[in-house]
Amino acid sequence: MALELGLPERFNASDYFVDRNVREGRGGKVAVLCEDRSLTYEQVRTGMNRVGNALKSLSVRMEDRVALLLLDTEIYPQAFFGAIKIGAVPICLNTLMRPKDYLYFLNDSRARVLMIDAALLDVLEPVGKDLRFLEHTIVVNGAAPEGATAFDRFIEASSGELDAAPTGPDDSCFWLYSSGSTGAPKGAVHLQHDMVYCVETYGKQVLGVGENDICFSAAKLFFAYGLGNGLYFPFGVGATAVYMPVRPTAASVYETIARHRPTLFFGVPTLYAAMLQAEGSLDGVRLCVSAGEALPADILRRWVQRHHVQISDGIGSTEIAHIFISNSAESIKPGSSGKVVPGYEAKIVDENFQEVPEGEIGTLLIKGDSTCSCYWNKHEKTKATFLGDWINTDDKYYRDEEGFYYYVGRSNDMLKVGGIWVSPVEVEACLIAHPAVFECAVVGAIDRDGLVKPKAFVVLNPGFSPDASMEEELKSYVKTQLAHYKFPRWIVFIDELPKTATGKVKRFVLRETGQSAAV
Ligand code: 3UK
Repeated sequence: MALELGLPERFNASDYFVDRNVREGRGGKVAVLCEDRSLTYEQVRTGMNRVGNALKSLSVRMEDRVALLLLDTEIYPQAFFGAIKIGAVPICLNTLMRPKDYLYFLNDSRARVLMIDAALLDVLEPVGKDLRFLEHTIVVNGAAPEGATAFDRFIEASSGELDAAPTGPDDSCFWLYSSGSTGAPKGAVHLQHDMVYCVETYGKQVLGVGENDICFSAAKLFFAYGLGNGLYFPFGVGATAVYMPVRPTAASVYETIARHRPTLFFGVPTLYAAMLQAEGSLDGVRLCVSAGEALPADILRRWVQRHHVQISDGIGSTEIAHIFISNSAESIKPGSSGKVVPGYEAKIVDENFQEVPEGEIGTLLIKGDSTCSCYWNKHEKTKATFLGDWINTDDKYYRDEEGFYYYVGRSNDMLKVGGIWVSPVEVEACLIAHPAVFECAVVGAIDRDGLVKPKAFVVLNPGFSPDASMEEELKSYVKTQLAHYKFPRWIVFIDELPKTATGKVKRFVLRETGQSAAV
């Protein structure tokens, strides 16, 4: 059933997630641990206010967008809530993308200000001259190049006191971009009340997150998943968040766990598989969470056997902000996504939107008040996805007699790789641009951990040989053109692609061949 939040008419999320902690006596409590640094709630509040005042001094107004291209450090909550406090709208950008992706995000959103980590400046440089709306670049954690301002200078003259803008629960609050199989990524416009809804439902009722928790998310803050895990769940209850700016490898994650001793750990299936191959312990962790793609039952079994801590798998989406169907510490069915989270409703329907009987596969629709209001400037896609109270997840599911939901695939060709979307169409378009490639098709194949990775079937042009060096060359080529995680892990050279009479590639034939990595 829906949950009444009872928020006041005038409401700003920065007050709920930051100021309230100070007001309720947690000002001296550690809000963020990052490497050897720590920040109290009072320090986050002051930092947030200074960012807000500094943005105002650039004449940033309510509804203006502020793009954040930041690594996970203690600056993140200050930048995010600083923008929200003045009614501006932060956009959390994925830090793993390529220059042309940033060109799109910044022009599509018309962000006037970009806050960027110094370590990421290089990836923006090639497109700097094509940015049509960006006016100010603030560089965090390092020196600013010409034309940009260093973060310390930016906030230097700003006061640490600031009143929140007169927003309400239904004002825009933040955006996250989500990619689809074709067409450009879509900006999901989230409202001021959405994060509160997630805290009150999944956060409190499934995770049981409380003041004494220490939350560590290996999934970064720019993912909807990481943003809840590492920012608004801990801040929503006055707990502590652990941030790790480096890439999440088994080694860096085990090391961070040993150093900061989190009680809740959040990862994706690929990471759990890698952590099973490495040395390390989980002392202090009371529950692990997995999302982004289905957690294979075998990974869960091996994890519990070794670490004696459960992994609670749950499905969430960028559009719904966080997890809406989930297992929990008390109730886990391996291989299932769990039960509907209190506060959400689920319906499995056929192509006419009629509910299918229990046990039958259909499309999953979800109702719940953390769903974004629309896709920015994408009217047709908005209408196709948001159906009144319900949202179409485009996921295929069935439900068993105990109310557990089982993921069986997508209704489109999109792949989840390491918890992140990969469009086979985008990888194909990249490969086809290589001079050796005549035709190609990309599908998902299962690796030895039971996880999906992209696999390419390639027909070469005459004069090119289908050997190991060509395979390497094509893989490296994709890595230089697209975000690294999108490259095909296997390449199979074939004489021709299987096609229908009308010339469409028969993906299901390739998928069948593609199920095993051994092909
Ligand atoms: C798939 C899963 C099976 C599913 C996300 C937790 O992944 C998140 O958001 P995205 O927008 O992708 C959403 C889609 O990913 N998926 C996610 N989790 C699972 N499939 N089992 C799972 N446990 O196709 C879904 O529609 O990137 C995850 C919290 C917030 C999120 N945004």
